[in-house]
Amino acid sequence: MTGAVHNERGMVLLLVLLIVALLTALVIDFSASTLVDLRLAETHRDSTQAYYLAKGGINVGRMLLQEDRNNFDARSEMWGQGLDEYPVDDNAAITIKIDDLDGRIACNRLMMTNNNIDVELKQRLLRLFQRVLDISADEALELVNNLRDWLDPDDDGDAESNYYLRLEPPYRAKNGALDTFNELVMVKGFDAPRVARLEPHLSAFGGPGTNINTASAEVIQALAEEIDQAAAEAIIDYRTSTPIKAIKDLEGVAGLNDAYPALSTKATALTAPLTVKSEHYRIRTAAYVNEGTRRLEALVTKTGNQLHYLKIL
Ligand SMILES: [Ca+2]
Ligand SMILES: [Ca+2]
Repeated sequence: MTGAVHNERGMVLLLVLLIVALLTALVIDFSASTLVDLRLAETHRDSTQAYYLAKGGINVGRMLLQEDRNNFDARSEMWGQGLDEYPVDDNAAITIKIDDLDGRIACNRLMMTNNNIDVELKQRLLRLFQRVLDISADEALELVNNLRDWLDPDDDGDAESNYYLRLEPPYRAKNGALDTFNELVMVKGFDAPRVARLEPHLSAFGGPGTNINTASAEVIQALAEEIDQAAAEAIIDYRTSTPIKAIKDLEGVAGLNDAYPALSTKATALTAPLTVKSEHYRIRTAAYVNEGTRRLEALVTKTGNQLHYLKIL
C-alpha cells in the first residue's frame, strides 16, 4: 500500500469515528415538562445538547491526537486542520481547534523543579518580551524577574506579597506555578493588553522544549540572537511545504545562513531543547444546536491521553 492511499484510508476512518462520536453526543433523552414554557424548554434543550456536542468535540480532538503516532508534530497534520462549523445534523454544527502549546514558551518552566531559574528560557523570554512588547532590555528584565518572583516559593524580591498586598484589592504572590495563562495579568507589569499581545507566543502549561514546527516567528527569533526575522521567515516558508522531522533538516535551507549552527546547538541543549514533536495541546470547541451555543476548552498531554482540565468558556 502506498503512503498516500494509507493516509487517505486513515483520514476516512477518522472522519467516520468523528461523526459517530459526535452523533452519540447528540443522542440524549430530553423529557421536557409540559408545565414549562415550550420556548424556554427548547432553549434549554438546545444549550444542553450543544454542551454535550462541544464535549464530544473535545473527545474527537483527543482522538485525533491519539491517532497521530509519527515522529513529528506539525499543523499540516490531521490534528492541526481542525473543523470549522462542520455540520453533524440538520440543526447542529461543531468547530474544533487544536493548538500545540509546545510551540509556545511555557511560563511555568522558568522555574526548574529544583527551584533554580532555567537560564536558557530566561534569555528567550527577555528577547520575546522586548520584541513583542516593544520595550527595552531593562524593562524586559524587570518583567522576567517579576514572573520569577510570582513563581518562586520565597517572598524575597521586589514583586512579592509585600507589593501585591498594597494593591486594591490586595492579594498575595502565588509563589507557585500559574494555573491558567490569564493569571499572568496578576503579575506586576503584565497588564491585560500586554498579556493579550503575548498570548500567541506564551502559555502557562507546556513542556520545557519548543517545537520548531509550530513556534511563531517571534518565538523562533527568541531562541537565539543569531536568528533574525529573515531566518525565522525562511524556517516558516520551509515548514509550510515540508514538516520538519529533525532539526538537521534545516541544514542548508536558503536564507538561514548563520542561524543554523545556533538552531543545531539548541536541539541538543540540556534545558529547553528545540524539538520537532509536542506533548501539550489545547483543544477548543464550539457547538451550535439551533439557537444554543456552548464553548469548551481542554488542556491535554498526548502521552497517556491525560486531561488536565476541561472548562466552559
Ligand atoms: Ca505528528
Ligand atoms: Ca515568590
